[in-house]
Amino acid sequence: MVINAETRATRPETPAVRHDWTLDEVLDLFRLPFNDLLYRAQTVHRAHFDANAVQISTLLSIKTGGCPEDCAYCPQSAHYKTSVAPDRLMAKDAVMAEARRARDAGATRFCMGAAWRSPRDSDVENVAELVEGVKSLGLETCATLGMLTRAQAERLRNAGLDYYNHNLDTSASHYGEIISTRTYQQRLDTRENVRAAGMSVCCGGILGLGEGVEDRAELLRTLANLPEHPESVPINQLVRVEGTPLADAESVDPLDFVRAIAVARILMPRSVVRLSAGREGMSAEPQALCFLAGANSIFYGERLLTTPNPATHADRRLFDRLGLRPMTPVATASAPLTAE
Ligand code: SAM
Ligand code: DTB
Ligand code: SF4
Repeated sequence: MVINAETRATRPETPAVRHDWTLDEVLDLFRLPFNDLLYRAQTVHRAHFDANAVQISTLLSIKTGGCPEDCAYCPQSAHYKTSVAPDRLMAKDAVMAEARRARDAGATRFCMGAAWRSPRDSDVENVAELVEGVKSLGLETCATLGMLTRAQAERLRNAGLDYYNHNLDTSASHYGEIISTRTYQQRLDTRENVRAAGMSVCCGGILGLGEGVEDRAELLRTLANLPEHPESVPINQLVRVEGTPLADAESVDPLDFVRAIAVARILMPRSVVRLSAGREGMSAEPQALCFLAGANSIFYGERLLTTPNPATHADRRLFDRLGLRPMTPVATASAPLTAE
């Protein structure tokens, strides 16, 4: 049987991509017996992706700390006393060296993060230069710099930026408990500017911010009901950092984390879902369940922005144990996960 758009829409295991999910429908997914939820998520996953291929990104904090925003989870906020030392924008040579290292270790996308509320136009010019350099190494490029205007998004797009990361973080109703210095609507506006500039959108959230299952459902519903699903959906588990208001937040039940991944996969069947922050200290088993639930992207490399990520040798071993292999990006050549 030939699978085309029409058969996809009529076959139960390959449902059409929807943008009209109700909260009750999403909550019903969260309430499914675990085995039923995972079966459904894995079925959707296999209809759209190679179930054993995982997209590999490496992060670099190009401008660290001293951020004026008050995001309660973030070690880089100037509102909290953490061990993060503020630093200026990194020089191009140093960024290029890190990007080469990431590429040689097997990453296919390089994500540059900056602790800004919103960059000045001069900041955007500097980052545009970095994007051009990183792109010239044959890597996909991603940046997360805070709120962007449409003109700034276009400037970055013209420099060769492939993805822009800007998370919703949590539900609109829980948001006020976490951040007071910018609104949920401003986050949605930045996403819209990125989309209008023609870049791929990377947009997801964090679990472990004291939210309830309704908030998780509402976050995923908001993402799924956008006019276009984000191409990349990072699901972060809070990295609890001393000095932040959420340093002692309750940890997320690993099976609940897996459930959220599965629901994201079902709601956004064609999006790449990233098992994002929070893998450090997570054993192989919950990670394997996340991949079974439809996660097909990770951050690779020993650091996220300011906090640790699993050692590269541990991730290579995990890939070997699970028979996973790097996903080949459309525009760049496949690279094996190799030693640094
Ligand atoms: N300043 C920019 C912004 O907020 O959009 C870009 C960098 S910011 C660190 C990017 C994202 O990292 C945040 O939106 C949040 O989802 C995630 N993040 C920050 N601190 C985290 C933590 N402690 N645990 C998990 N995710 C975190
Ligand atoms: C995303 O969703 N997670 C990444 C990336 N986008 C920029 C950031 C995780 C940060 C974890 C805390 C830190 O290392 O500072
Ligand atoms: Fe600043 Fe981004 Fe951290 Fe919020 S998440 S404090 S905007 S660096």
